[in-house]
Amino acid sequence: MESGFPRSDMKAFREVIKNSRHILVLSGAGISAESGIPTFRGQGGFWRKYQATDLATMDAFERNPSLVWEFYSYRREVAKSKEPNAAHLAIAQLEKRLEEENKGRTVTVVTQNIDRLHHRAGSKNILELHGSLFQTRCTKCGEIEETYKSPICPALEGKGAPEVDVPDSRIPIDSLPKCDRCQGLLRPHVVWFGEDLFPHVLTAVDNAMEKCDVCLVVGTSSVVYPAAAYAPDLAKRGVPVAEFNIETTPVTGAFAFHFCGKAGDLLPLALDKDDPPDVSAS
Ligand code: BV8
Ligand code: ZN
Repeated sequence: MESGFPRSDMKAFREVIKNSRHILVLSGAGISAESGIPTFRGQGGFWRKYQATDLATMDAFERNPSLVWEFYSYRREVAKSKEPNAAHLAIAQLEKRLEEENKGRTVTVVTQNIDRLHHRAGSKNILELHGSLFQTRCTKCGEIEETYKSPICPALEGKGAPEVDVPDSRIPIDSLPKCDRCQGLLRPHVVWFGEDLFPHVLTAVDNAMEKCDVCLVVGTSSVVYPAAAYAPDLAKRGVPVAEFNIETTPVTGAFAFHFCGKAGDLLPLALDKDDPPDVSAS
């Protein structure tokens, strides 16, 4: 990579994409911001008086499963009420186009998001690093279920309001989501802080990392590990990495490209089939 700051030459980046075979997209909360889903940092990061890092832990769930379920029930309803945006769609359309070309070129999405907007945009090849809002895991028998029920159980009806002064509903544990098989307490099938990522996902990510010859890292502050290490690792191996973000991040300097702006504006410019009219530097 040339010395100095990453390039923001969209024409050059589109050339890299055209000559690539296996495209890896690493996404974070910022790709869903324009869909109306709050990110973790900045204003949107709060629910009531909590940060996500206060509630996205096994410790919080053991201490107060009702509060943690209110938090996730709220986020399920928010995610269901929103739509994928132009960034999700540009990635899904690229995947479809390469599939139709039938030359063995691939797109793999590795997302930190649990909102499933990439799925709803039409992407097929998706790895959910941190699980999904729409899967539960039984704390007793380990059964993993997919559920889009709204609300996930009667006791959570009308619960989960995000305002700071809303009291904790203290739902009795017996009224929280239960396993159909063993009546055990269900938890969201997401990776909480301090928890290991799912081995089968990590293996699939390693394979995608091995294979890829270009990487886009979109809408992530790159502070949570191990997710934050993937793009810098690729850059170290000489894979061209392009960061798409409304700000720079602690890892921006490691990348070949940095495009400053909203993902919904930039991803179509980078990935759409036809060159945008003015492919000058963004
Ligand atoms: C683990 C699921 C092994 C749940 C999530 C000290 C140093 C280093 C690491 C650690 C440490 N202490 C602990 C750790 C490990 C810890 C960690 O990294 N902590 C951080 C806080 C330092 N990691 C873990 O615990 C991981 N497990 O390491 O296992 C282990 C085992 C036992 C003991 C220790 C270690 C598990 C981490 C997974 C946690 N689960 N999510 C849920 O969602 O509820 S993390 C969650 O937060 C997200 O999934 C995501 O990963 C992260 C938020 O990051 P982003 O997605 O980047 O979102 P953010 O809001 O931060 O940024 C948005 C970005 O978008 C910004 O840059 C913004 O500028 C940009 N943006 C905004 N709008 C737009 C935009 N860009 C473009 N367009 C726009 N419109
Ligand atoms: Zn069970």
